[in-house]
Amino acid sequence: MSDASKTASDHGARSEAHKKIEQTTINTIRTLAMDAVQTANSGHPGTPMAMAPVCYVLWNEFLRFDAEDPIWPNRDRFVLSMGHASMLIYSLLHLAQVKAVNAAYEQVGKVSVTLDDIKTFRQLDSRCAGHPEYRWTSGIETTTGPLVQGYATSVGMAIAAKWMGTTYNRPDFEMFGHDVYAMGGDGCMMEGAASEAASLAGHLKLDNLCWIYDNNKISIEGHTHWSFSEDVATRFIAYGWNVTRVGDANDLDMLRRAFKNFKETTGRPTLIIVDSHIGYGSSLQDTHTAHGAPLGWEEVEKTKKFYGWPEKERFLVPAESLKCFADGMGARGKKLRDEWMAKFDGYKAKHPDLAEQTVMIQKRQLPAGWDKNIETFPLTVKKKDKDGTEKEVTNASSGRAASGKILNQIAKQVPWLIGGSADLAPSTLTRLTFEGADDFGPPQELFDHHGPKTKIHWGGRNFHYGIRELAMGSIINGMSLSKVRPYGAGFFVFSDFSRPAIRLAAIMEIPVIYVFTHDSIGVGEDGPTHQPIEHLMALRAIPGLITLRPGDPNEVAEAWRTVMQIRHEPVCLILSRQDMDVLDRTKYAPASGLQNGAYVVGCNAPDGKPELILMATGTELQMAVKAYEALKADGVKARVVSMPSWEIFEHHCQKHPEYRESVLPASCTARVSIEQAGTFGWERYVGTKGASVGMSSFGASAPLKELQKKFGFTHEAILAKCKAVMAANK
Ligand SMILES: Cc1ncc(C[n+]2csc(CCOP(=O)(O)OP(=O)(O)O)c2C)c(N)n1
Ligand SMILES: [Mg+2]
Repeated sequence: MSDASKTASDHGARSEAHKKIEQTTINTIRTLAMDAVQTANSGHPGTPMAMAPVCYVLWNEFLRFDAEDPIWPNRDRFVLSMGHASMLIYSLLHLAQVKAVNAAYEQVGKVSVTLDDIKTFRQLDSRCAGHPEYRWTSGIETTTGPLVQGYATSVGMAIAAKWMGTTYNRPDFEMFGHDVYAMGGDGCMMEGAASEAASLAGHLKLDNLCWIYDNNKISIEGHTHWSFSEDVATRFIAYGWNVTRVGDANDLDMLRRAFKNFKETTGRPTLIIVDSHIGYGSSLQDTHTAHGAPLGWEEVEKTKKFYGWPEKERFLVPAESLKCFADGMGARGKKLRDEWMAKFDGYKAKHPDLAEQTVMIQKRQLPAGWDKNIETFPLTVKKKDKDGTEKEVTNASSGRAASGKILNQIAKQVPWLIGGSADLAPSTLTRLTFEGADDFGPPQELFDHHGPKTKIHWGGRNFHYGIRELAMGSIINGMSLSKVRPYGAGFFVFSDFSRPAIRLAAIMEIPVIYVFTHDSIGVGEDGPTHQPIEHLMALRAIPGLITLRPGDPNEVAEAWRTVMQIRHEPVCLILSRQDMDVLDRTKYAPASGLQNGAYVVGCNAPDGKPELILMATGTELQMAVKAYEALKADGVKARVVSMPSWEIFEHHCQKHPEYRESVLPASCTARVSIEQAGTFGWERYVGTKGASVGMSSFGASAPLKELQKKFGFTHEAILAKCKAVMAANK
């Protein structure tokens, strides 16, 4: 547990006058939420009202957050997993007068959430969007709304805090050691990702993590007795958590004790179960109606009366509430940040390299020389025959093996490139194997009964997410929001399990990296459950997500080079299990063409007017090249285009419209795509007169060669398709 700053709770009993100010401040949070929801005539008022005292105590007395600098790297994080209660966090951001920063990390000289934003809750351009949105509203640490995503993401933030602390703290310079708080409700507890994330957090002994659970026994359909009766406390004790309970959300002293208990607990994350009653003051028992919808101004006024609030006043923010937050959270946060900045000056002087790294991390920059080790795969290698004679053979490598090499070459130069797999590192080949890479986890003796002999500590760079692809996705989101560069790996077919987190990464514009291997029916014998069909198209459908499916080992190297330079988009690197030959780049265009998303690999049409264009991604590039050579030998003016990333190609063409024509001339309508996956979407490039060689069903369990025969991926079948398309376009 990181050092606790003095909290108000250490200062003894509060005066009656102060208690009154506290109540006024809490009621300001509540009434702002009520007025905003009622004005918008949409949103959830009940939960912000019930949780206002909990957030008051947490924010004003515990949270180490400087309102003047919401991106101070060592701030405590607060995550509202129950994003439907967004007015809670907007009220808090306003009361704390948290300042806004822009995309260039600059202060813009205004508060993040103005009263006007609150008055225009849920309207276009208001900073108070329906659900909290990272990037759009300063002070929002992660986008939430899909229940539980905040909880799961907070585990990644806690991991990053541990990792940053161990990696960058030095004697007398404890630069990183913040806590992470996440608040959720029944919905967050019911979702499966909570189990995955809590299980891992308990296993990792993340004692810098505190979940608050609003145990109001209400969700949309009414009382949770319809669907949720498990014993949450026992469940979390079984996960290895410290579990504590506050019997009444309005009991500020019990809340203080619970947060103090969290700060004093080591070796375990903490769950604080808070019993609360959702609803309006005058109708606290009427839980059924108070959940989802605004109740009308009449009810709002009755409730204000119940709180002793001026009934007719709307959006009232008493000066004493602002002062209460300024004196509490404001003063504490400023002092902590000022001290940290002063300490950072000393750190810079004593450990300039480390200090520089922490600055680069915050700005998502890459260190000089980050790509200097990236290898070029030679066309041929020497191999020994059975009888021992050495022979020069064509070099080949699977996508995953090439990727594993390149990843290690880059990671050596980029200390904060860290990650792991959902229990598949021996298959995804994502392990960092160089000296000092080590493994992430609570420091412990060498663990060597199954698996690599290694050092395990909080600064280890190899992560073990376990078989938890969904939590892995949210966790790498949390790590990325803490600015380290994380990757998560697994079989491509199971990208479905990570999809909710991938979508959020795209919405948040954060550069998480997925390494998905076993990328097509090419996995062969494992059969249809393990053969991705619709996954490429499903990912290509997510706005802002980059997919990259390189087609030879040197394209894999170029793919990693491209991925590392991406700062605002998540990326899925999609790699084969089976070997791909190294393409002869003296004959074909250089692999650096990948940087434009798609490029002409070979063309037999000196006039730039091919009779046929072949397009392919991944391992199928090899088939396309082979078909191209055969057509060429037949005298056809053919062209072969590698298209590893549709998204990068489209971005590039937007900036350079002539590039599209140079790769895919409109005059050539005879076009064939080859991809061992569903064809849905390829119409975009092959047009109405072209054709796609692809899958229209699930795969089957058989050796790859047989599958290729069955599903039409043989050289002969591809050539026949090409000829048919050319004939139809004559
Ligand atoms: C993954 C997901 N499923 C469904 C919803 C729709 N939804 C919003 S709030 C809610 C009920 C949440 O209940 P609870 O977490 O107990 O919050 P409370 O009603 O107590 O505020 C539902 C189902 C959602 N936001 N996310
Ligand atoms: Mg509930």
